[in-house]
Formats: sequence, structure tokens, C-alpha cells
Amino acid sequence: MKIISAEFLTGAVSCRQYPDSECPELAFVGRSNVGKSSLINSLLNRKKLVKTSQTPGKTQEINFFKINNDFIFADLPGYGFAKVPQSVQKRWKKMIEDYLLRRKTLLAVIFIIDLRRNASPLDLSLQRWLEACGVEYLLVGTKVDKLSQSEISKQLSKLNVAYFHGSGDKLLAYSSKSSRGRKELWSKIAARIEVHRNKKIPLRD
Ligand SMILES: Nc1nc2c(ncn2[C@@H]2O[C@H](COP(=O)(O)OP(=O)(O)OP(=O)(O)O)[C@@H](O)[C@H]2O)c(=O)[nH]1
Ligand SMILES: [Mg+2]
Repeated sequence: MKIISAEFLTGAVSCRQYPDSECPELAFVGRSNVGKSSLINSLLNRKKLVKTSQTPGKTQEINFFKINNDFIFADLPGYGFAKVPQSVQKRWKKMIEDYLLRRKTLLAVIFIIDLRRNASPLDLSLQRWLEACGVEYLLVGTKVDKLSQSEISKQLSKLNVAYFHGSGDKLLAYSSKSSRGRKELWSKIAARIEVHRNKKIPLRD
């Protein structure tokens, strides 16, 4: 995908603040600190368009970015960060759920996990939830630059069993440091947008 433009639109903490748009939207979702914001920068070849941090809990609202004046990336806060107070965790959970349930232009979720970790109950419950709500998702395992090739293969097969019962190779290995997986992820995203455009189907009822 050739990136011609990428601009920050707005940040939102409630549905009323979402940008008014008809463009198909992809949302980046996952646990705190897995590298959601870094993944967006890496896909767009921008170092600092989206703010990232070593400290979990960096993204505290939903940030919307318009790409090529054609589609939107939404960077969501992470879940599962034990150090934020319960009340804030609850608020973020509601922010994420409201978005996933109510954003009419949501085309698919880029569901991000840390490839070094085992499947966590929170991630598995998000997966069940996405499937129950009929939200399409692409599972991406990040930070693979921190693993050897044999560790990557081992984790890929283990996590494919955990998330997909081993059926097909659905989990994509990614590194925002080295850009490994960038081409494959873009081709999946572009294909998804293309299918939507060709079928000319509304995004959601
Ligand atoms: N080595 C390596 N580090 C990464 C990668 N992706 C992200 N990081 C690092 O992981 C930390 C968290 O990255 P963020 O992109 O801020 O993560 P996030 O999921 O947006 O975090 P929250 O917004 O707090 O939920 C930062 O220190 C990044 O530099 C990667 O692919 N490889
Ligand atoms: Mg973030």
C-alpha cells in the first residue's frame, strides 16, 4: 500500500466524539503495551504519528487517523493493565466495548498480542466476544524481533492452537522494530477494504 497521507483526526472517549465519517475503519485492539500504537506507526512508516510509551496505559482515548483520505485507523486504549485503578479499567473497558459494538463504519479489528506470551484469559475472552458480535478480526503477534526464528515457529504453532485450535495459519508474526510482516499485513488489510468496496455492502446495519 502506498501511503500518500496520514493525518490525525481526533481523540474520543465516547461515541458522540467519534469523527463523522463514511470511510471504512480498522481498529487496533489488544492488551496494554503489546504495541498497538507502534504497529500503526510501522504500517504507516511514520516514527511519531501515534504516541507510544514503555509504560503501559499510554493510549487513554480512541485516536482516529485518516489514511490516504480513504480509510481510517483507530488506535484504542489497551486492556488488562493491573496498575491502573479498577475504576479507570472499567471506564476503558466500556470505551472499547462501546466502540466495537457501536461504530457503524468498523470494517475489521487488528487484534494484537505479544507473540512471546501465552494466550491470556483476557485475550481469549476478547476473541470470543468479537466472534459473538460478528466483528471480523486479524490476529497479529508482535515483538517477534525479540525471539529467535525457532522460538517464533514454536510460538506461532502454540498460539495458533490456543486461538484457532490449530486450524489454518491465521496468526501473523510482526515486528514494528524491523517491519517484519508489514507487507503481509498490508495485503490483508487492502484485501479486506477491496472486498468491502467491490461488494458495495454497507458496513453495518
Ligand atoms: N522490540 C519491540 N518493541 C516493541 C514492538 N512494538 C512495540 N514495542 C515497544 O513496546 C512498548 C509499547 O508500545 P506501544 O506501541 O506504546 O504499545 P500500546 O499497545 O499502544 O500500549 P498502550 O497504549 O499503553 O496500551 C514501547 O516501548 C515500544 O517501543 C516491537 O515490535 N518490537
Ligand atoms: Mg497505545
